[in-house]
Amino acid sequence: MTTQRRALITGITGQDGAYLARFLLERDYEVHGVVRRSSTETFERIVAIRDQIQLHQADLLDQLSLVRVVEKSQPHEVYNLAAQSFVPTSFEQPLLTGEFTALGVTRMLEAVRLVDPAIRFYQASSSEMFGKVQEEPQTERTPFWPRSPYGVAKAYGHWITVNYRESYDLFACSGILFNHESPWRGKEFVTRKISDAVARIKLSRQSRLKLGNLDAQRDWGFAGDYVRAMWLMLQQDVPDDFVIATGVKHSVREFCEIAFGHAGLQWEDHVEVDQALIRPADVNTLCGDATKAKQQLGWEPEASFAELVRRMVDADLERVAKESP
Ligand code: NAP
Ligand code: F7E
Repeated sequence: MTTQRRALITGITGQDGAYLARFLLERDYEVHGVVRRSSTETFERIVAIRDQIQLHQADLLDQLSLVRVVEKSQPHEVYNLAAQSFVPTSFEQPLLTGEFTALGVTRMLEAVRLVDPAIRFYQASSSEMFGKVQEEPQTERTPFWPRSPYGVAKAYGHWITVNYRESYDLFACSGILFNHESPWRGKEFVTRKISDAVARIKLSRQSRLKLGNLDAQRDWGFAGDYVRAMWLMLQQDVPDDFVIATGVKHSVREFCEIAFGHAGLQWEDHVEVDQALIRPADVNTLCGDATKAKQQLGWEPEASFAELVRRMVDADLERVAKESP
């Protein structure tokens, strides 16, 4: 008889946590999630699976709370997805970002090491670590040059994961994920900000959309494809680090063209550039090479860029139409 696998997800209320929880439930996992105390619950993305998962209160800032949650849930796999993940906020709150996004990783690794070093650990690293890119496309061997306190914090999280693997023989993997989006993306990120605005403009709830750097290029994939890669990393014989990307980049302007076009609108009629949205230092271009993931994990993205944009616009059109004007 095989024992049911147990997984603990930090950041289960976020975009990736919500997709990963569903992915693991479909594979018959017992799913536990870390949530932080708040005066209003932020469970919209997991409300439909609330009865199938077990939630525990803990915080990346509180070491003991993390130790307790690992003790209580006894996971075989820990997915550390929690972070302060919005780049502009990292310029406004660099110290807090360092506490959550950098030191939070060490706290989770310490909790795993103390409670059960056999637990397999996934760290949500980011293409933001490449920042001012040193080569194109970026691979696992491309040097990091982060361009924001968020990127710097993620570089720390990446290296501490590698260090715990090498120092304590933990099964710890770092997934260097390029931007991945979905209808569950937070509305402050550029893709969802655009898809939400397209729906609101189409349905006459809004007329203008203010954006920052329209020339920025990203390698955008679909979040549902990317959580599969996280899981695959923890099913291997040896722990390792992998770039997860589509290998194709597009500009914010191109995203606007497809998103507005899908709703029968001209993006130039509605979009204006607001200098206040330009970052102190931006990452101008990112494009990943996921050859290693394809060869070793058998991972490939399924959704295309245009499909992703259309899916996001359609979901927002449906949602906004249901809201009272
Ligand atoms: P997200 O939607 O912003 O979710 C972040 C999650 O972290 C939320 O569940 C949030 O909880 C939780 N959290 C924040 N601070 C916490 C704290 N102090 N203690 C406990 N939980 C805390 O992010 P995402 O897009 O799903 O991304 C998941 C992870 O992948 C993040 O680490 C992100 O930096 C990284 N990443 C994302 C991408 C991407 O393109 N999406 C690419 C590369 C890496 P609340 O609901 O309470 O706020
Ligand atoms: O910006 C430009 C902006 O905020 C993308 C996070 O998940 O992916 C995400 O970080 C680009 C930037 O994502 C607006 O300047 C223009 O160049 O959607 P974003 P991000 O900064 O790439 C990485 C991989 C992560 O790890 C992060 O956690 O779009 N842009 N105009 C704008 N961006 C925003 N947010 N809003 C604008 O109005």
